[in-house]
Amino acid sequence: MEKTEAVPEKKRKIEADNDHGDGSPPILKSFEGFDIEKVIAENTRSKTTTLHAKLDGENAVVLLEKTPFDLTHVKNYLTGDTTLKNTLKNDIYGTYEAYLPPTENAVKAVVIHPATEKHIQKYSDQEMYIVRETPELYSKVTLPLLQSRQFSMQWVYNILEKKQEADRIVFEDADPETGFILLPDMKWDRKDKNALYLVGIVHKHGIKSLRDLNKTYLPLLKNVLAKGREAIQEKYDIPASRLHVYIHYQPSYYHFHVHFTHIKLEAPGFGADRAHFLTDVIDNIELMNDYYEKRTLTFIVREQEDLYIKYKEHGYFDNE
Ligand code: G7M
Repeated sequence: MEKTEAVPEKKRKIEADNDHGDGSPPILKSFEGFDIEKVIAENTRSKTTTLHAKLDGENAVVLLEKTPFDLTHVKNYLTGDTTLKNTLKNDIYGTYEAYLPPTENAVKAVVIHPATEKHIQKYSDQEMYIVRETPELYSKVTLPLLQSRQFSMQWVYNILEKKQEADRIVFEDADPETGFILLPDMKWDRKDKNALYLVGIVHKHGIKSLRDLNKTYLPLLKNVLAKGREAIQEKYDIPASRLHVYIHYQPSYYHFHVHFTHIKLEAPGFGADRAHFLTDVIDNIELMNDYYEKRTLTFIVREQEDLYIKYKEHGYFDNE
């Protein structure tokens, strides 16, 4: 691949056979060559940190997350391969820093490279504000912004066209009107079933968000709910009663998709300020066709987002 040839050999280790032939960056073998610019977010509770870095002169966003213990591996923990450094000893009580073997110590890393300024913003810690979006505000502020926006959805089209992640597909219904592809969300390491996180991406184009939903889409919504649940039951043995199935408003990507998460997972974006249960959405539309066109919808904006900036320019926060 041209891009790798231009980079000095020692700069980073790259798998030899990882040229996807689509111009996308190669798979990394290490973080050699990365220069940290800034820690842009951190969360001690979720044990994550997000770094803005540079690689080959281009921006990168690197999310690191400590992973839960894999209980099928506990036998590898209490062995001579784990070294201990004593930090306290009192009678029968001892505390240690334990250094597990490297294979048991994986940290999950998500790398976005090359990253745009928008990616850096999206993953940075920021102040948040609540917006109550009336239908009027939607058409005056939100919709014009969505229509002018150039946030790439290439990753979504790559999945729908089976150019990427095809080997991870859990289920597909290929119907162009009611079909979808169900696959693991990028945030899930696919190991811990209690942290299961899948997304169902619909084949149909043109549904931007919850706001666009009405009776026309009931067959699609019901199909995604029923077949998504069924596929998860079959593959992971998790029943519908242990699953959260919901839609984000606002979403990050305006091609319609549904989140499926294990009930035990405290997923980011599962709060009342963002998640709408798909079952409730279906009920609401059945009661009233234009429910989501007429309703005031609440969501959170972060201060560097263009949506926040547009609402601020519109004077929405003026009376605070
Ligand atoms: O907030 P919104 O409803 O738009 O959520 C989009 C979801 O897509 C998030 O949960 C992301 O983690 C997930 N996601 C984003 N990207 C770029 C990818 C990707 O490339 N592959 C997969 N499998 N999931 C992604």
